[in-house]
Amino acid sequence: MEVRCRAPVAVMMLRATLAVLLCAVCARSQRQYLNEWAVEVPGGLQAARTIAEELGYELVRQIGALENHYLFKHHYHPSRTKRSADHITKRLSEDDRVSWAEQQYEMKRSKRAPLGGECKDCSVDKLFDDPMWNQQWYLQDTRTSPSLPKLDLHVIPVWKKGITGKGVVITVLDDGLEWNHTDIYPNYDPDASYDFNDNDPDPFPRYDSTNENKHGTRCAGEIAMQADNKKCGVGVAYNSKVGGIRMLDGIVTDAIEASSIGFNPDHVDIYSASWGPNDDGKTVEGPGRLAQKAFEYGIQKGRGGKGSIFVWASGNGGRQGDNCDCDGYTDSIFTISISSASQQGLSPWYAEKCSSTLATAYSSGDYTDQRITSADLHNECTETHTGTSASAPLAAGIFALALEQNPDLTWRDLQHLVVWTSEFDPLANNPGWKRNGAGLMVNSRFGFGLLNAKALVDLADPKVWKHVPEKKQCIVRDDTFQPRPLKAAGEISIEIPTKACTGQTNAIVSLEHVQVEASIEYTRRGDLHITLTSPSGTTTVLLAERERDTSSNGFRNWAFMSVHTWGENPTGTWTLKITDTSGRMENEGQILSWKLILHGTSEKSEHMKKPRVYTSYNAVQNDRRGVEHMEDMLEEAAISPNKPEKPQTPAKLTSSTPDSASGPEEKPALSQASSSPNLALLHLLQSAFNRQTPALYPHSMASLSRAETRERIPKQKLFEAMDWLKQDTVPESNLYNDYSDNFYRAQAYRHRDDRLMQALFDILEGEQQ
Ligand SMILES: *[C@@H]1O[C@H](CO)[C@@H](O)[C@H](O)[C@H]1NC(C)=O
Ligand SMILES: [Ca+2]
Ligand SMILES: [Ca+2]
Repeated sequence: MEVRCRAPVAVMMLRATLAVLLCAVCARSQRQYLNEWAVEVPGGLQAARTIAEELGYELVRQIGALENHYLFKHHYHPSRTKRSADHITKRLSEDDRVSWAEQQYEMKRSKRAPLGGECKDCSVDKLFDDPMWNQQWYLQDTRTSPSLPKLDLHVIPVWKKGITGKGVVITVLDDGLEWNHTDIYPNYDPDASYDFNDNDPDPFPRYDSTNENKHGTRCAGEIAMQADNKKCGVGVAYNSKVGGIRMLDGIVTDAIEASSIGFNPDHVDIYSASWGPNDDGKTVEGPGRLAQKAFEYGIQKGRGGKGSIFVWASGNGGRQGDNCDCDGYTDSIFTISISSASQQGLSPWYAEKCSSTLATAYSSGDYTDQRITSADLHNECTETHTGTSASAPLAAGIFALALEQNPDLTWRDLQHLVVWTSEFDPLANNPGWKRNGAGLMVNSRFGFGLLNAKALVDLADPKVWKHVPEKKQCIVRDDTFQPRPLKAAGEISIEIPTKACTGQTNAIVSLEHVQVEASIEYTRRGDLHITLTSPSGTTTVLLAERERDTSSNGFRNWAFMSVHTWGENPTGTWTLKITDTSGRMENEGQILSWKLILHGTSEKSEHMKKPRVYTSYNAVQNDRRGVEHMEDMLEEAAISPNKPEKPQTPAKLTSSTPDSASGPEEKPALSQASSSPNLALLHLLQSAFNRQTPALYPHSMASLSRAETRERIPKQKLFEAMDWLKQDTVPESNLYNDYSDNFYRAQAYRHRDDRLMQALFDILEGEQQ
């Protein structure tokens, strides 16, 4: 009776269950099951061997660092099937010696994801069920008002084509990878992974109380977080394979760098690196001999000869007055060097300028700007990933999409695609843009502009894309050159006429990279300013002054690299100019030697035969111009040392962090381990702030506790205080410099998750990590 009464309900439930089942079946049918099983055997290796032998498997290996977990390969089962072999799994898991077993499968989710199906027209925020998807502002248009700049890397249209990174392998060279993170594990690739700090195949990061080694996991998550799994967010290439090379958690050597850069180059397609020489504003350093060879090997032999893709973060030394021209990794022609733009479409405070930056991706900006979402240590998620090290993995993910669209792209094809499709328009409100002789917009803060995933992937389509012609190199030198002296307030100008090897097999008519290899002696390196002007009239700053670089070591055969004359015809007269306008009259030195190295092609690439047409990046272009004036003012204030007060920032308009002005109800204090250097910086900032508003805050800092201190600085004022501190006319700037030096010295040669910046954000948020 009761049963009957419930019959209609039961039928409905049955229907619902059926629908769910059907849906599950159709979803599962997209899977590619492998002849591999993960098996947990409490009895250990010996027991696992016995079982494997008895049941007809090969014991492949232990699974990473997981004790008693083994990978079994079935001898007779086909290597790929559409159906899971449940009977085989059952037999394994019912064996008394086995506590758990699961058949492995390749994750191919693109067709199942709502993108292709019913959800095509539903709003973007419903695309995925991942809880942090809505915070991924750089992947979707989250504007609350069309008058705000459109923010996104145009990735969704690529996903809608079904391109999600399938078949592409990326590895993150960093401090390890928490590969069993549930938002990463399905995409984890052990063959793209290694631990060069401990010399074993497992890149699992070393845990400590401050979670220092979270960086690699965060970078990998940006690329390959799984989509639609109700966990964290969505990776840019959420069906790509990702690995980790653990190489920053220990002493870094040339051998370790070379091993990492050259790891499994036939398997790994893209290497993403967010580290480099210290961003302290006074280091000049590049790859050692082995690392250089590893780059060359990867370029020549990697990806079956198509060339490994090396993606590099351009550096976080902006506030230290650093310049990525002095960083031989970003400066290499083999790396795609990526800079950052903030949510406001501005160059953020940590960004470095240089002529080798190829393009830009979003990252953190001022305090009110949103940051980057990713996976985090301990199977957690973060929405506070920052700095240029957050931009490089976004770029790596976009390049993975391009490689899925066209696996035949060479390393140079990809660089050309980036140059040709990156967008000037969304960053147009920044100073420093120029149009080069080939009609390309370029800027030393951003390279050729913001990456546009859709434009890049569309142009990479094998139906459209023709490989760029063979690479040529033409070296221009003057064998009669005699060293020329340089003094303060002086200028060296060297005219370099060239036919660019016309009439030879290495004739160049269309430029790619240009290098000036020079040896220069000077008493104060940071006062040198070097420019190169091309025959088409494009002037590029090869080296800008670095206030903190007092070294007398000069440059020895340093290859300054520029991409700013990309596409120009190099025939004609180049001008190399070296000046010192510091006013330090004791400065002197000389240029000992130079050569101009032209890289390019003997004929124009197919895609460059028609000029690049720049279109507006978004439909609300005109509305956006409304904020132009304000942003200009902002930028002026940021670069003018005599104006400590910034005008109100446009971020206020978005009021994206309504609770940012929170008062006394602050979060728990920082962990003991990180508090004291933070406290030092905080005191410094407080005193800078007091200097600006002495009437309001007359207290002596020394007597205040940290909690009291934090309450006293309005958060949005911290950046103004930092700007004020940075001026060399204020006495506290030395303290600030010493303080930041300490950061860099303590962690020399580390990733570009600038510890100083992170400390600052920690202070601001009272983050407990
Ligand atoms: C990942 O592995 C570590 C170390 O073996 C372990 O502590 C952690 O619980 C694992 N995480 C997950 C999600 O399984
Ligand atoms: Ca996810
Ligand atoms: Ca730097």
